[in-house]
Amino acid sequence: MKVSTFRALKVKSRLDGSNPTPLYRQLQTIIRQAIETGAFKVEDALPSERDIAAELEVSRVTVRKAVQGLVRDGLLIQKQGAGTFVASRMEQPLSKLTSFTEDITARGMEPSVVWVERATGLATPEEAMALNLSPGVGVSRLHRIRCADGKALAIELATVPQEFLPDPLVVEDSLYKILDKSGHRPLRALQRLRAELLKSPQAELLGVPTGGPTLYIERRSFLPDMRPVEFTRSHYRGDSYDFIAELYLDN
Ligand code: 16G
Repeated sequence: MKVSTFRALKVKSRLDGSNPTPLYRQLQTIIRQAIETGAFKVEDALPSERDIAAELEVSRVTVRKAVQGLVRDGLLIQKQGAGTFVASRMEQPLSKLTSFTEDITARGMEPSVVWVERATGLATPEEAMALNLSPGVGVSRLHRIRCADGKALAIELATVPQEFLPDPLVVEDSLYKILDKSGHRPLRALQRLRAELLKSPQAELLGVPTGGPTLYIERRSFLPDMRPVEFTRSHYRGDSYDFIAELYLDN
């Protein structure tokens, strides 16, 4: 796609600096509509950030923020060294890759964390396999109870290669916030879910009786260049959490 596509869609005149909605959000809406209506075609390459900024007479930061948000939502993908492309349908996530903090805040509740442990160590064989690391590589582990409005909902053990999180102590509330800051926020994830009965240490940490139902979830998440950035094993209280997946007919 050439920058003239932006001209044809009159993007510049549709951006309104006096509107309280930030320019990057306005730009996101326009790009989103262009993808939905097919004006931007699947697998089309976006012009460079500099060219878009010059065409629209906005800052490069505005363009970058707009693009990064759409990458996070799965509408655009960034390929290292090649540029930014309109994602094909297959690469669109079924649901959003959000963090616990974002999920709980979006429900109007207050997220909080009770730390069990934050430490570094050497990758176990299971972690090495999940994260595609050589055995014995350094990892940061975050073991915590995740709460909403003070009520324990889940226990999580997140393992992140030290390459992306050298010091686990910098994570105070949100892991994804810290990964975002260092440019390592995951773009896609694979999740495996199964029902289990709560065993003793997890049941005690969640404050529920041993043998109660739990949803066990493993998440492996990846950077845009496909390197695994996170392996998280969680036990959610079976009586307090619903996972909802949006499904599409494959045509
Ligand atoms: C969610 C993720 C977990 C991720 C965490 C980050 C599931 C099953 N798990 O709990 O993999 O590490 O969010 O949340 O959704 P944070 O940024 O609030 O720490």
